[in-house]
Amino acid sequence: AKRLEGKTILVTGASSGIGKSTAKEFARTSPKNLKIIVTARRLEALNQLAAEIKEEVGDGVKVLPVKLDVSNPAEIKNFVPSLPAEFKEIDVLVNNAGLVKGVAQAPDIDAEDMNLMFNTNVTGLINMTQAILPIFKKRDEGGRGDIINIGSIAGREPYAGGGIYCATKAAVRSFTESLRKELIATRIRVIEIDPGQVETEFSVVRFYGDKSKADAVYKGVEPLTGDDIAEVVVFAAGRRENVVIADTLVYPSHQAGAGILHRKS
Ligand code: NDP
Ligand code: 8X3
Repeated sequence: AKRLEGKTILVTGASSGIGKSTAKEFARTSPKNLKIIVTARRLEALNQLAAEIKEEVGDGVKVLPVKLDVSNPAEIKNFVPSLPAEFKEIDVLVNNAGLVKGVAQAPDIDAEDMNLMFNTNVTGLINMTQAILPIFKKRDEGGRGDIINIGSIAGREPYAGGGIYCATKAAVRSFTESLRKELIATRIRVIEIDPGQVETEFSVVRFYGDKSKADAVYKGVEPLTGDDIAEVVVFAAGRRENVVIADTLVYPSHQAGAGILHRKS
């Protein structure tokens, strides 16, 4: 907790799931002196999150909700310049915003879904990184700060019906590794955390709001929760500066690959 004290954390996709849990876990871990910028498209949910954090830990954590669509380059460009001065010195960027749409296979993949996944999961993550890196690079020793990218088992093991989503997460993995190599002479830590199955709004979004299809994904299994991944994110950010938790794959007990799940019948 001491190592996080005084830091400014930025979490994208904080209105739900892993991102929401991550903001809360940072607040719990360092409740005395922390700033958290929470972003997503749904501002109302972010305001609610800010209220929940205040209720849980009090005023030691300052939360700034900002409406930000990472798939929109113009919004990202505007993001840092419009931050209040006290939130500008970002120390940790958690690139979490992301989504999957559908289970279509080629040649039936919807062009809009495809563009949305790439623009959010890949271009959005890269644009966020490019927006924040200059802040990190101004610091001594070539720069300091943490970039924590949420990848997926899907980026390591592509599966049928996930052609686009898996490709976006493979792209995240590739970009992350290039970045770590590019920043080797600095104190900027480049961290990837790849969750297996986590029960969030992920599947509801995948099935265009069809809750019963989403529930079927988790039937007979015990998925991870957003909090489980949040703990790993905060652990990585809280290590001694010279320790880089570069790459982590996190499964629930009964998972051993993308879609490789032992189901209780
Ligand atoms: P949720 O659907 O619960 O949360 C996704 C978050 O991303 C929401 O806060 C959503 O906010 C935000 N988001 C989506 N599109 C945009 C956008 N264009 N701009 C800004 N924010 C956006 O799912 P998860 O918590 O599960 O997903 C978080 C990350 O974890 C994703 O990158 C996902 O790929 C990854 N992941 C998830 C796994 C799982 O099994 N659930 C497994 C492995 C990885 P809003 O709609 O308000 O914009
Ligand atoms: C989510 C994991 O395997 O359901 O990133 O696509 S999977």
